[in-house]
This record gives sequence, C-alpha cells and structure tokens, in this order.
Amino acid sequence: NGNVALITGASSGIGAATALKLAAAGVNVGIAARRTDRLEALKTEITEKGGKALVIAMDVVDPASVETGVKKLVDAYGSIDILFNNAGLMPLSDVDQLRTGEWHRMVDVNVKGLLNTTAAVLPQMIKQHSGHIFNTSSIAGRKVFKGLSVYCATKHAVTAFSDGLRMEVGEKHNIRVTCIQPGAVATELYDQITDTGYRQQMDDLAKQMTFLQGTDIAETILFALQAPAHVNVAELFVLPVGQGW
Ligand code: NJP
Repeated sequence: NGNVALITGASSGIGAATALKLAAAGVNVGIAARRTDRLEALKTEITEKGGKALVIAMDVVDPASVETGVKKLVDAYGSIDILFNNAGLMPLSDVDQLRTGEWHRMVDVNVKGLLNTTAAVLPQMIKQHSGHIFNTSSIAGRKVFKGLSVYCATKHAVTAFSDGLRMEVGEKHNIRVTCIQPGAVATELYDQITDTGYRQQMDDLAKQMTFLQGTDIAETILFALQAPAHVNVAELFVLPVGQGW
C-alpha cells in the first residue's frame, strides 16, 4: 500500500500515538479531530522528528466536514491509502439512568461518524484499486459489559460493519479491512465517565493491571500494514496482561 493516511480522533490517545508511529515509518498523515490546537502540537512533534502531517479540522458527525477534510488530504498528498476510523467516546451509565443524550452521541460518533468517513474515503480507494481501512471496535465489540450497553451496541456495530465491508470491498477493490479490538488502554477516554460508581470501577481496574498504551495499539497497526499485500490481518484483539474477558 501507499503512504498517505487519514486518522480520525488523532488529537489524543490511540489516534495520536498511531499518527506518530506511522509518520516515523514514512507515512504522510492527515490528522483529524475537532481540537485543532492539539493537532497543531502533534504536527509540530511529527515535523520535528522528520515526518509529514496535515492538520484537518473534522467533526466526524458532520458529513460536510468529513468530505472537506478528505478533499484537503487528497489535494495535499494525492491519495489516501490508509483510513484509520478511530474517533470514539465511552461515557458509562446504566440504561435506567436514561442518559439519552450520551446514547445518541455514542451512536453518532462511534457508528455514524465511522460510516461518514468510510463513505468519503471509499471512492478514492476504489479509484486507486487499493487501500487499508482500520476500524476501532473494542473488546466491547465482542462481548457485553455492565454499564456499557450502548457503547457495546455501537462497537458490535463496528465489528459487524468491518466484517461486511471486508467481504464487499476486499477482492473487488483490493481494499484490506482490519478491525481493532483493544482492551483497556490508558487514554483520555475514561475522563468522560461522569458516573462516580463506574469511574471508581475503572480506577480500581487500573490498579489491578498495567493498561496498554496508545503506542501498543499503534505497533499492531504497523504490523497489519506491513504484512504482504495478499495478507489481510482481519482482527487485532489486544489486551493488557491480566484483563480477562
Ligand atoms: O480515547 P481519546 P482513545 N469528531 O479520548 C475524537 C476506542 N477504544 O484514544 O474531536 C471527530 O484519547 C477526539 O478528538 P476531539 C474508543 O472507543 C478505546 O482511547 O479533538 N473526532 C479524540 O481524538 C475510540 O473509538 C479503549 O475531541 C472526535 C478521540 O476521538 C478509540 O479507541 C478501549 C469526535 C478519542 O480519543 C480511540 O479512543 C477500546 C468527533 N465528533 C476501544 N468525537 C481504551 N482507551 O481503553 C471524539 O476497547 N473524537
């Protein structure tokens, strides 16, 4: 595959770590998110290390914002070879709390946002007759956890969509699809948990094991990318030692 990537949710956590890792491997990275101040700082870090990055202000929920960002990347670098659908959020609560605003936000970002970016990038990959799409699902896209009903529903959707997409664009358009299913990764994702009980549970979990770092996930992405062209690493299911499931 070629060397231009669009990474959503690049302003922190797994996305930022992957941008750094791919840029160090010679990939020109389009770093997309809403917090452009974070993206500018990341771009500076990448540039100082000799890599190339383009800051893309993008709200994945807004199809127009996504299309503008994709066009900006193609205009700058001429192709999109890798799409990392990584933007997501995970506020925890039990369903009977009826935090419907959070439910809709998760569906909008974790599912519809991923569909928006896929729709915007696919025509370019089809034109190139090559590409590699990475979708961030979760261990929560394989099983269901208490407090995470809606999040699990969104991540199961990502797993299902990844499997279908792989079947539909793999052979026909020479596009590889990798579904990433991390366990606990130390990122800002947990900062959005407002429910004090679940927040405490997460803090307790962090005391029981060493969480993964974003860079651990980035390493596995590089592994899948560098596999021979006929190899599609379909899933990357990566857990911290000690996390059962
Ligand atoms: O979290 P965090 P992670 N439009 O909070 C962006 C999954 N995962 O790296 O827009 C565009 O550091 C937000 O950017 P900004 C998880 O579900 C994680 O852990 O500037 N971007 C930020 O860059 C998610 O899918 C764990 O606020 C939007 C990024 O999303 C992915 O990993 C375990 C956006 C979130 O970065 C990355 O999360 C697991 C929007 N509307 C799966 N809304 C884990 N950490 O343990 C948010 O199984 N973003």
